Amino acid sequence: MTILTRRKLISSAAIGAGSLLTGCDALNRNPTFQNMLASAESGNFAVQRALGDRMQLASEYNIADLSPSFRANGTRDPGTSEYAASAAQGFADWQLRLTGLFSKPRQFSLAALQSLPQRTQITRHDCVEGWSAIGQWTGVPVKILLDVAGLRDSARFLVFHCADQLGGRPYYESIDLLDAYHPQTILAHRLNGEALPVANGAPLRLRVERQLGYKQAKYITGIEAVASLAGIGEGKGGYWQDVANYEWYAGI
Ligand SMILES: Nc1nc2c(c(=O)[nH]1)N[C@H]1C(S)=C(S)[C@@H](COP(=O)(O)O)O[C@H]1N2
Ligand SMILES: [Mo]
Repeated sequence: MTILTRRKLISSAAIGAGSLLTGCDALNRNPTFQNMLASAESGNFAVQRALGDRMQLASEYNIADLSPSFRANGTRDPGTSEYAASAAQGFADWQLRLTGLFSKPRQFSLAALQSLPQRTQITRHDCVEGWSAIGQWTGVPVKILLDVAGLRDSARFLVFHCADQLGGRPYYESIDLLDAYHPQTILAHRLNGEALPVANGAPLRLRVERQLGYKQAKYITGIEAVASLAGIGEGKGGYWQDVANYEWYAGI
């Protein structure tokens, strides 16, 4: 359990803190969470504290801290005719498909996503290649989508499918339910107060603020709720995990 080695110990009181309570139903059915609670009850408070740490908020910054420009990395344009056609009409035809373990699987247009509650946050993006940038992201909390589509009890992970390919393979990423219900985990459609640029993942990209840059999937076409990552890609939970053995949990 890498989080145990990475995480400083904090007060276990943080587990019940603030808005995180709203995700507790789903967390209670998460096996990781249940195992952690079982361990905590049997006296392993380090496990419980590590869990609390994963639920903390990432630092948020001020407008004055914004990077002059937000650098782009990886795919800067998916480059397909389908994507170009959608971009040409301001992504009015873009559909986000929620598939897999949902009781009410459905799709959302960009306009439908924008009519849901939104969150804006200024955070620092850290890429493993050694650069960082601070940007202001606006989007819909992933939790809202899970509630609307009825995430099933059997779901353990969310897989984010993307419109681009690198070296002939589709880019994808995945997160567990702790991150899915984290209040700063959003599907962003705006960067620094403007529509998300193509280079940064238009029209939709994931922000999962406690993790490194490669987890921040761009050009998202679908969210698939699954019980296991085994059948997705090569089974390691993401493009860079499959291709170069990057860690699945890229905590910062
Ligand atoms: N679909 C997709 N998402 C992606 C990538 C990519 O190539 N394709 N690159 C990742 C990496 S390594 C980083 S650092 C960030 C870069 O986001 P940015 O282009 O907005 O800086 O996107 C991540 N998400
Ligand atoms: Mo990156």
